[in-house]
Amino acid sequence: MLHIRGGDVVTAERTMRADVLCGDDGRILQVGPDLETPAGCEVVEAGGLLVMPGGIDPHTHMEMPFMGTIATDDFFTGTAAGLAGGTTSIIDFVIPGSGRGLLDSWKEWREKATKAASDYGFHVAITEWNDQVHRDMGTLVEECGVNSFKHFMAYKNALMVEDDTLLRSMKRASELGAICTVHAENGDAVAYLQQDLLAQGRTGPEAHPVSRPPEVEGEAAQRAITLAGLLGVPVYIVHVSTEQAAKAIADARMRGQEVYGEVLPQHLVFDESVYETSDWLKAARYVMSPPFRPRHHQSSLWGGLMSGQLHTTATDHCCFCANQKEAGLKDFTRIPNGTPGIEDRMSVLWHYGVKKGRLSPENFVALTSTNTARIFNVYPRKGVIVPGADADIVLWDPDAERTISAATHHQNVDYNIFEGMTLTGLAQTTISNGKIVWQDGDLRAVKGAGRYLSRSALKRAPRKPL
Ligand code: DUC
Ligand code: ZN
Ligand code: ZN
Ligand code: ZN
Repeated sequence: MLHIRGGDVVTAERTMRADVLCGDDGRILQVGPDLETPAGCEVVEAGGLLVMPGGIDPHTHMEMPFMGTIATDDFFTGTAAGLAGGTTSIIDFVIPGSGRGLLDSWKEWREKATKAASDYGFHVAITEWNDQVHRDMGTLVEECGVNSFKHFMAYKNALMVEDDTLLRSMKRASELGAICTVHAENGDAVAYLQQDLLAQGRTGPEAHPVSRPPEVEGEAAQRAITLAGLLGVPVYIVHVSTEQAAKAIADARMRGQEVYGEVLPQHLVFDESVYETSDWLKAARYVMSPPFRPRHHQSSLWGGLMSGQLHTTATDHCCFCANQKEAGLKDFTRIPNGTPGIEDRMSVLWHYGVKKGRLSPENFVALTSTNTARIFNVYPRKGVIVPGADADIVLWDPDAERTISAATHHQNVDYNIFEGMTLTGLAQTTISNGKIVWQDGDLRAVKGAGRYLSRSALKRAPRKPL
């Protein structure tokens, strides 16, 4: 048993001085002021700290095969790094290989993830349409604890789906009580612009953002929302990085549509200037999709998070080391797309969100944990501190400073895109399933301690836009 004593418990709704008692079954037993310490119970002093639900990162890619290589953080190293940053659950992605069925792929990912140190669930990517996919979606929802599917509107000739597949999948998901998520970029436009740039001899990483301009994201986000509106089904847009996509989401919500938007801390703090360097590797590290944008887009992302029109923060955590990025030395379209971030998401959001006066601590909890738990139907098991919930808790020091560096991070990648950034606010202690797994810089992550998060269907009434 664990007695967290004297802290301020923060939920998405309110903050109150309270103790938290965690049981040996890994769940919260009691929350209230001045609780008695049961005999033999370990005590953690939380005076001056905020006691918050552990972070949930709804968008990671551990050991993902992608663009001819494999992301370097595996389910153990990646989730361990998450714990060091206060994140106690992830939702990763099953990406079916060509010709492999959804169920076999899901089983393969389950196997890979048995080494995870924190709890984990899966979205399953739909990359084609046929009767087997229709059936497998049913099995995944009804028997495998999957309640969300992913669609790439980009990555032509690889993961990209046409609108026809997207519509069929959205319809099927809604019959099943699952939700569709989309990577919104117009893949045909990206492929065209990439070829055009290469033909002009523009082969360096500075051409990457030019090949994926903001309009390409705005158009795809609007299209996904329009298609979902035709069917009256909910849709979740991952890594919203532009004013255009943020506005499309807000406008649809004003028409009564159920649309959600996710934001990455990377897009909140970096702009397109990261590509403007003659240091090839430095620029290549920031090659991810969608790319970093002209700075004014950040106001729309912050505005969306502050107003509640954008809902979650994630990282798209996808690590490629320098030697992997070098596959694109002569051709920017071959640089593996991805940036690391799971360890730093919460600190970046605290520093630039709460410390800078944009968000309240309650908003912070909503955006790092509660909203994700609600949208993907693991609330109130996750995302809140109440009796019966999983004892996934972070003791947050709101005033402590930390300078980010690859020399000290726990992610299995040879750089950190936030290198040298000094941030206020850090996870002093992280508790996963009732056990202390990170305290004052000491990481005690246990390989295989993470459990599969089975997420059940959430039937929503069809709702056409007004
Ligand atoms: N974008 C990335 O940068 N990496 C992984 C997949 C994606 O959509
Ligand atoms: Zn059907
Ligand atoms: Zn994506
Ligand atoms: Zn992704």
